Amino acid sequence: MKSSTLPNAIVLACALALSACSSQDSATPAAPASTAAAAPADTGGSLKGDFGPPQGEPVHAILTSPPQVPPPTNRKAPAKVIVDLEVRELDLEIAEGVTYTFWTFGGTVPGSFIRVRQGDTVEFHLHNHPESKMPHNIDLHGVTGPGGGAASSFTAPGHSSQFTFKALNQGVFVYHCATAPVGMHVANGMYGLILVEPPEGMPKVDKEYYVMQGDFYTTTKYREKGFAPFDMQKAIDENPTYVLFNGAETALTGDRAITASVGQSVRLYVGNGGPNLVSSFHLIGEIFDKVWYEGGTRFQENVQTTLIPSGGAMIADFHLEVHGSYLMVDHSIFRAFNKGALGILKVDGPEDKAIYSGKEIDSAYLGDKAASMASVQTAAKSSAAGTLSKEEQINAGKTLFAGTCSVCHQESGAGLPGVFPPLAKSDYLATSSNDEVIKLVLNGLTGVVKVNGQEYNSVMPPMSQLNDDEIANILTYVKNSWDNGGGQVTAAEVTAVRSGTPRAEGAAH
Ligand code: HEC
Ligand SMILES: [Cu+2]
Repeated sequence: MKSSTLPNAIVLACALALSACSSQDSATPAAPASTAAAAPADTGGSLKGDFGPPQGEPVHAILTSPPQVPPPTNRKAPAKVIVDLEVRELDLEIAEGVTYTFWTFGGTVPGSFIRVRQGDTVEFHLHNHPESKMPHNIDLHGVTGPGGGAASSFTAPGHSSQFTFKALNQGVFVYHCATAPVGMHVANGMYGLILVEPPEGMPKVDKEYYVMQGDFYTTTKYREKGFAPFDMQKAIDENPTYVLFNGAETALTGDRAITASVGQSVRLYVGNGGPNLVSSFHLIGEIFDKVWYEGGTRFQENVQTTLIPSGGAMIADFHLEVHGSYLMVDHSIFRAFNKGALGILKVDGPEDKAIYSGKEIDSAYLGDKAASMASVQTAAKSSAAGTLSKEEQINAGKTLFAGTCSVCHQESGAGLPGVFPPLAKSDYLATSSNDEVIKLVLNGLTGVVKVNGQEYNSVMPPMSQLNDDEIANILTYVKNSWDNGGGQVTAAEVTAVRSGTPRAEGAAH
């Protein structure tokens, strides 16, 4: 990750000759944000951001849906900026085959990205769609004034409200609904980001993306198909069912992954809506050249993992040297692999073996995200329609096996001698009932087992995070592969075994 050395040079110059960097007239733009800024004493506090009354014709803010970021304002003077944001309550997919009633700013979770310039006067219009069932409002952390706009923006269904504020402080700020019960409105996805650019704009990069983490609480289990209602008690207990980037498990994976090319510089604006969890944000295989931690004016350099508090945000810049897939995760890592906090940055371009040898690590980390999920979707649809065929199960099972079971038993089913027993032509498998094999997948297996004359004394971890359809499809695939003699396992069989297995509280997925 090579970063431009120019800003460092400026910081250094400022440190050596502080007076030269802090002699700005408060009516002119303050020292650039990217240079770690002048000391508060010379700036008049947040009034440094008051560059006088708006100039020129009012402009309408360009709002973008995640993961897109509006273009730089490219303005050199304060303007009057009109923001129109509409609240919609929508049933959207939170995970494959799972719907949830989200309350949204602009129809998406997180809400539309708003971009203004420090010193702008923002005329904010909040509209609440007539089909909404709830009143809503907005508290923007970038607003100077009681409630951040909340008190002035309480809006009943089918109504609009308006308030105006001057964006005095630069930085990237969270906005959220603050209507009671506040926690529930936030838990349902009512948050987003507003960027208040420094007067000179942000340093130029090739790509900018918008990502926001949130935790979600449902009465149903993780990935349990169908409609997932909100669970107030789990929210109070801070025990989320899902932890997600951009409001859905699939928001930043597969063909919805964000993209860039080798040689490009990328900036992520990352917020955390909460309502409860603090994020340990990490991009596997990259090092952030700069992190404007907490969304503020100063940056830290060469960062691996950065904390984003609930109701906070940060900006991260990095440069791409090596092609491949990079996973963004909450490094509280069970959230990534068992609650959905995982997104992908796909980087195309030539290899650079001097920097990275090129051995593919993707599937080990990606698990079921690595393979195309098309066959799994087909099977899920058929299963819901009651028309699931054995062929569809096998196809879906093959995809799910890759990156789940194949990590140990290998893609070929051959296992690893002395460590992982083979599934190919396994006599253990052939002589076990469906129920026995299902139980083994759900609960794991330890102790001595004999497979094809070889003894193994190792540990297979419980795979209970897989849902009933997934286990049925994987086992049907295994039974019909590598001369294993065929057979079929149904989701109903898995359901029966799972419900008949006593589990520790919270152990079931
Ligand atoms: C982390 C490694 C690991 C993963 C992942 C894993 N297994 Fe295993 N599996 C093992 C080990 C180790 C054993 C032998 C356990 C022992 O020695 O007691 C085993 C045993 C088995 C057996 C019985 C022995 C045989 O070879 O027939 C079956 C069947 C099986 N696994 C199926 C699966 C399926 C299906 C999946 C995916 C859902 C899976 N395993 C995932 C490590 C793993
Ligand atoms: Cu609300």
